[in-house]
Amino acid sequence: MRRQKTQVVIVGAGPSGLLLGQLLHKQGIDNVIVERVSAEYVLGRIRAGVIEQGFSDLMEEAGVSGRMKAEGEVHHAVEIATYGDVHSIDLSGLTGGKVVTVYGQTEITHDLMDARSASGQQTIYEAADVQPHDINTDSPFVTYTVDGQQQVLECDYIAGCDGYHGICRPSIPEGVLKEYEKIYPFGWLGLLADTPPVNFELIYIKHERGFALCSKRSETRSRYYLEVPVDEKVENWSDDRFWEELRRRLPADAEKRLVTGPSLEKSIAPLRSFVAEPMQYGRMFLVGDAAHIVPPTGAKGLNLAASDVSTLYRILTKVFKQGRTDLIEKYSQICLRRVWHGVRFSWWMTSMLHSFDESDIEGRIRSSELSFFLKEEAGRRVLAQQYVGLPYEEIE
Ligand code: RFL
Ligand code: PHB
Repeated sequence: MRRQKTQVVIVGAGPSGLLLGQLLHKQGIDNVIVERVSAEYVLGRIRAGVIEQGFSDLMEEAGVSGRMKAEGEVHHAVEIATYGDVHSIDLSGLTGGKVVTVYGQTEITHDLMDARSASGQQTIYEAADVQPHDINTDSPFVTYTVDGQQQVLECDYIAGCDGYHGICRPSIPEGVLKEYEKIYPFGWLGLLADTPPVNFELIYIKHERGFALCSKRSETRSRYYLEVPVDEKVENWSDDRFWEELRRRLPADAEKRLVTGPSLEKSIAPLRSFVAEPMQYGRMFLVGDAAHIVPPTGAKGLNLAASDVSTLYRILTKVFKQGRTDLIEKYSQICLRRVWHGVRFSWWMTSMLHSFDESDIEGRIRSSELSFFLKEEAGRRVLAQQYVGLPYEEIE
């Protein structure tokens, strides 16, 4: 058995874990990342595409924003189409100049992996049986197995950046966490293709056949999503069927511009809202998807993960440099205030744009609410303010 000591063990090398590792490293705080799968596997997950200003500022602080600035697309507006009518939300005009950047999670992960290699900090990929221990004591540790050999990582703190299906949240004793969950009756079927996108801006589409989203990764790579029933199987969707269904849901102008092509990736994601409270127990912190999940309709999942990372890195910096251990128990409340706003906004966008029954009174009320938010400037302002992302809280 090999024993090793570090200041912070980070479980999970997704965007949360890698970004936290980089920010801590820049502060001279030693950390080791343990990841269950390979680096290639992590890079193969096609997920988020919309980055809030706060997140891009944090990437800059971490010294990893060069390629994002050069290759990411700055978006000043977003479009929402309801039954064929297209409404443009002027994000920067309504928020005093704030914007979002369209830059794929895969690219962010790539940039963070490069920075990690350059930093010389250790990342252990394909670590089996990762397990945190003694998290409620002054000497926590993490065990894992590589090549059949058990290894021990002793540390001061553990950051659970291991996503919704990770091991950190279930390692907290029963009765400590309160979990809130809502499962939606539909999923998103996503398709990535090397075809020019139908539109410069993203278009969120409410349609009688179901929601659709036109997104992109660049001027030559499109990312589209279709609402499908929650039990739908990706095998039932040939590329032709996907394009045909998308075509039917697109507003007329966009439909004329649609260019189809072979898919590079196709997958179905279920939609869920989930929050575990508190996000800290003893010397372990839950970060990003390990603590909360939102449906992708508001583009908030990765952005909430980034604000957790920002809070934790600032707290740990003060803990290690100024002995401010009083801040440890503040982590959860600071994060959760912003998380719940994101959960509410994502739920709201999902409820407004997906196929719930429109024929009963609640359906009619939802349609009226959406039309208010799209047609009135006050409504568009509230939407824009949340889409670009609420500010991060200062740590005093
Ligand atoms: P991740 O990315 O799930 O990474 C967790 C990592 O932990 C590893 N792991 C373990 N490692 C060691 N031991 C164990 N026992 C482990 N168990 C798990 C995993 O292998 C993995 O590498 O979580 P993280 O870092 O918190 O990042 C969260 C984001 O990935 C997620 O919130 C976003 O992708 C959500 N999301 C979006 N967010 C946005 O902000 N904007 C968007 O436009 C957006 N679009 C999306 C999305 C998510 C989607 N899907 C598929 C759920 C679109 C989609 C379709
Ligand atoms: C994406 O490009 O993958 C994307 C964009 C916006 C969302 C969700 C996903 O709301």
